[in-house]
Amino acid sequence: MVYVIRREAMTGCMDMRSGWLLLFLLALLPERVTANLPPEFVEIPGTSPRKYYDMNGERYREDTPVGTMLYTLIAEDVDGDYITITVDTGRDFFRTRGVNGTHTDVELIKALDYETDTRHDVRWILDDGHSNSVPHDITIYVTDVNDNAPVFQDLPYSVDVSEATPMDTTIFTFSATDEDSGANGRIDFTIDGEDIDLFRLENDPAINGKASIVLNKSLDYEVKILHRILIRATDRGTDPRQLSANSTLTVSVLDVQDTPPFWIGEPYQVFIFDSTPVGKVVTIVTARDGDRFNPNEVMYATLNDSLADYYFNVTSITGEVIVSRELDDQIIGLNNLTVVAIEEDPYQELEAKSSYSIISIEVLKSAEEATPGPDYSDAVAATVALLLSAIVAIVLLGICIYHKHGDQLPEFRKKKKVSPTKKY
Ligand SMILES: [Ca+2]
Ligand SMILES: [Ca+2]
Ligand SMILES: [Ca+2]
Ligand SMILES: [Ca+2]
Repeated sequence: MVYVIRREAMTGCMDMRSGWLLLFLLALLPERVTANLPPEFVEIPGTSPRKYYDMNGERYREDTPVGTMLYTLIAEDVDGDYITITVDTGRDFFRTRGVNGTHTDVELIKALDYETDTRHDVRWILDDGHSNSVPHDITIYVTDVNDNAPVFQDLPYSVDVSEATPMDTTIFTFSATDEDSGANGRIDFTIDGEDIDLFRLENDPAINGKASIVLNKSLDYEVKILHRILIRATDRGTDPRQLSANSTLTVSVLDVQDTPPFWIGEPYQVFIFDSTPVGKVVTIVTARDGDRFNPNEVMYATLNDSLADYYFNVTSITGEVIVSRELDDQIIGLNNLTVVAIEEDPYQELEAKSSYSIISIEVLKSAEEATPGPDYSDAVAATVALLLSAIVAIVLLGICIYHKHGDQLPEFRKKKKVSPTKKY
């Protein structure tokens, strides 16, 4: 403030007493002051506590578009001077445009962001052009809108789960954040997927943005080795709209030994003649461990539960079914041979590592010519020897007769057409 003081001096001749009196009276007279007063904001009528047209305490949505005229400041100057209001602190966000000597519009020149600043301190400078530059501090507030979707943390999501993991086990925990406040930042999760009945979602309502996947049922590597769970995170915001995000949890199932062998090529049916020799392979059976990721070797055996087991056997490694003893009339017809495949695994109970199959073996009676007869070789040899002996005897007899009855020999020789003389 500038004050100008004028005092009129008393002049003239006076005596000392009068002079002192005059000085006393002058001291009692009020000063006469001439001042140019500073501008100030106009009070808003009816407010208690008092408020002014200075924008203080106003609230603005963070999605207020840049370029919006936020407010009209109103100031007054008792001297009637033209008032200029400019921005000191806060000039990054706000700009003033004078309308007239008292009204000034405030324009937003940079987007507000509740997540960055929930309030802005602003200093206006009021100036009346007479060296009265008045600072005026206010605060405005930014209000939240739902402008941030939930964001999953620590992606990507994948987990390995043994198929032996019991149901109700928590297999994965995840989280998401939402930068908005209140309901705008409150996250709800849902899960979906082809095999979603195997899983369920669990979360603590007191902890926002965190949840777990729990097994509803045990997984089975032999049924499916990979599951994909779609996780959706949705906030509760409505202004201007609800927002959500998606993620996928990949569940890889790890195999354990929990499946017995299975047979390949069933049903097994064999037709053979009862002439089939011992040691002959009549068929081959094959089984594989049902646990496919790291399968056990499989051995074969027959079950001693039928007549067929008496005549047939199976090789333990190759699964070849062979005739183990000579077939006879007892085995003619339809027979069932039970074979068992057993995994080589000392840690499993027999029931868990073995499987059975039935081989249907029909033994047919051989045709006559196909039937190998008794061994006549010795009899034939004996017969031949006997015949030769007889021939020799006859020849010898003939020679004797020839020597004894030489005239009869030509007839005998002619009749038999045999000339012993030529031979011997
Ligand atoms: Ca949100
Ligand atoms: Ca927000
Ligand atoms: Ca197995
Ligand atoms: Ca398995």
